[in-house]
Amino acid sequence: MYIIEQGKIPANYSGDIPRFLEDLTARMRQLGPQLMKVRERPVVKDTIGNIPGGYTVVRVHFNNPGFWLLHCHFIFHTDVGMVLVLKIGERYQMREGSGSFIATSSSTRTSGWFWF
Ligand SMILES: [Cu+2]
Repeated sequence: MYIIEQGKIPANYSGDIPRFLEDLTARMRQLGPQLMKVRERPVVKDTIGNIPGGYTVVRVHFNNPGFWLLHCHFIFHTDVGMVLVLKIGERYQMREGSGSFIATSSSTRTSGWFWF
């Protein structure tokens, strides 16, 4: 995941997040293919910090079919929508599960829970 743009939502939006997202989306669409060249040597990230009242635009190259969870690390923020599931690929491209949960990456197992 590469950061395309980060910032604070300008005060002139007065909390009108839908209007801000509409304008941001329009601006990103205008940039189109240039988005691939925003940064010559982007840093690859899997976790991104966001300032309060801020936003981040990322570019992601998905090459692993499955369901991916994007979430805020403040679990109570899921209540306000800071979580989403992305379906990448089609069902036939996804691997069958083994029937048991497999820990990946650097997760630490504590009493059956996995913390990422
Ligand atoms: Cu959050």
